[in-house]
Amino acid sequence: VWEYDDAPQSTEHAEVKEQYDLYIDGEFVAPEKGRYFDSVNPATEETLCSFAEATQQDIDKAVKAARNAFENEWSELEAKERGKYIFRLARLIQERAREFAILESLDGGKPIRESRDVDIPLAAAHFFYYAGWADKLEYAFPGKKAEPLGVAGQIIPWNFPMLMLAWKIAPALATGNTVVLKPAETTSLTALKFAELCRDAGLPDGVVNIVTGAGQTGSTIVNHKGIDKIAFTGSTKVGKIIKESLAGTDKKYTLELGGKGPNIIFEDAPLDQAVEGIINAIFFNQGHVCCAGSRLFVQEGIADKVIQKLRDRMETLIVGDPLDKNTDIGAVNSEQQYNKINEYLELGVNEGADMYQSSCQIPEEGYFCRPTLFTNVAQSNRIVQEEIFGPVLTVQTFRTAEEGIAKANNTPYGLAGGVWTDKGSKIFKVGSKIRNGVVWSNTYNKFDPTSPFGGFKESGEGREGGLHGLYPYVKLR
Ligand code: TXE
Repeated sequence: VWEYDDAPQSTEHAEVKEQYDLYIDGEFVAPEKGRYFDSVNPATEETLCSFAEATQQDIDKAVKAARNAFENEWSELEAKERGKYIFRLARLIQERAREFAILESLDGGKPIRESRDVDIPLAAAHFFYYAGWADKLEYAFPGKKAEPLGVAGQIIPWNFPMLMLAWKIAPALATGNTVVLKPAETTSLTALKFAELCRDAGLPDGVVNIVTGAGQTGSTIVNHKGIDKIAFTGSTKVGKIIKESLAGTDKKYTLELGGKGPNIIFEDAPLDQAVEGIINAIFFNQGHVCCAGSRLFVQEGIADKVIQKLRDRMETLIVGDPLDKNTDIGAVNSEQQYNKINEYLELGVNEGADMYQSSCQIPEEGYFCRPTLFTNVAQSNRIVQEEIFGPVLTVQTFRTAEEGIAKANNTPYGLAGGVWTDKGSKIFKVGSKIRNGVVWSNTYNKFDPTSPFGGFKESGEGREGGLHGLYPYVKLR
C-alpha cells in the first residue's frame, strides 16, 4: 500500500520472470507437453514473458488435485478456519498491492491509477467480504444446509484479471469448493502471482490450481468430467458455446458475458456531473468493460451542449504509458483487440456516422487508441448494436422517456446502464424499465463486493458478488 502521490512509475520490485509454469497441487510444475506461449506487453509490443500451455493431462492433474483437496481437506475444514485462509489471502493482496498493480498494468495495458485504485483494492475487498461469509452460511440460507458443489472450473477474461479472479475464487472457497482457474492468455501474470500468495497463506495444496492457456485449455476445463461447476466471464460467443457443451450434463454454470450499456441523460440532469460520469463510463479501462456505457442517449434539447462538453473533456484525456500515474487511457489489451476496435471505427464511418476523435498525442509503439465519439448514428448500425470493447461512444437523441427507454433496450444485451436526471421519481421509473441487471443513477461504474452483478438477455446467466454470489456454488439440503 502506498501514498497517493507515490504511484509507481517504474517496475522496481515487481519482478517478471521469463517463463511461468502451471500451479497445480501447491506446486509450480512444467506443462506435460512442455509447450509455452509468449505474452506481450501491449504498451511496447515487446514480449513480457511466457506462460505454460495446459493440455488435457495437465487439466486432469489439476482436477485430481482439486478433487482430492475438496474431499479430504477443504470441505472437512471447520467453516471459520476456511474463512481465516480467505482473510489471509485478502491481507496478502493488500500487502503486495503495489506489485500486483504494476504487474496488472504491464501485462494488460491498463493505467496504473486504475489498477492501483480500483482493480487491486477491489480484489482484496472481495476476499475480505467472502471471508466473512464462510462461517455464516446458515444466515445466507436460513433453515437449510448449504453444501459445496465440489470442484469449480473458472475461466476469466483479460479486462480485469485480478478482480475477476477474486470474483470467482473468493465465493467458491467461502462455500467450501476447490478451484481450477484459467486466466486469459494475454493476462495470466497476476493469477500466477496470486498462486504464490496461496502458498504464502498456507492454503492446503490443491484448493486453488491455476492453469494457463488459450481457448482450447478453457474448453478442456469446460468438458472435464471431474468438474462440477463452470464459472465463465468472457464473450457472448464463447458463452454460447459453453452453454451448448454443458447442455444435458449436471454441471452448474454461471455466464457473465458482453454488454452494450446505455446511458440516458435527461434535460434536467446535472450536466457537468453527467458528462464526467459518461466519460468514465466509456473510457475507463480503455472501454474494455462489459458494463461500459458505450451508448449515450441524450434528450434532444441538450444534445448539442452535451456533445460539445464531451468533446472538450475528451481533449483533456491523456492516452499513453500505463505506468504513468497521469495516464487516463492506457494501451488496448492486445493486437487482436486493437484490430477489432479499428475495424469498428472504419465500419462506423462506412455506416454513415460522423466520427470525432480527440486530437491527443498517442505513442508510436504499442496498441493505443484515441477516444472516439460517433454521432449521426442509426439504431440499426452495427456500431450501436455490437460490443466494440474499446474507447468508442455512440450518441443518439430522444424526445420522451419512453423513446429513450425503447432505444436503450434495443440491443441483444442487458448488462448495465445509467440514468441521469434531477428527479428521483424518474430514476426509479426509467431505471425499472431498462432491461439490465445493473442500473446506476447519476453515477457509473460503482462496484462493491456486497452488490450482485450480472446480466439479462445475451449478457449472461446468474449473479456474482454479494449474497447472491454464493448461490451458484452451493446445493441446499
Ligand atoms: O474473448 P473470449 P476474447 C468480449 C469483447 C471482446 C470479445 C472477444 O467484446 O472484444 O469478447 O474477446 C477463454 N471454451 N469480451 O476473444 O474468447 C479465453 O481463453 C472455454 C467481453 O478474448 O471469450 C479467455 O480466458 N474458454 C468480456 C476467456 O475465455 C474459452 C471479457 C475469454 O475469452 C474458449 C472479454 C472456449 N471455447 C471479452 N474460447 C466481458 N464479459 O467482460 C476462449 N476461452
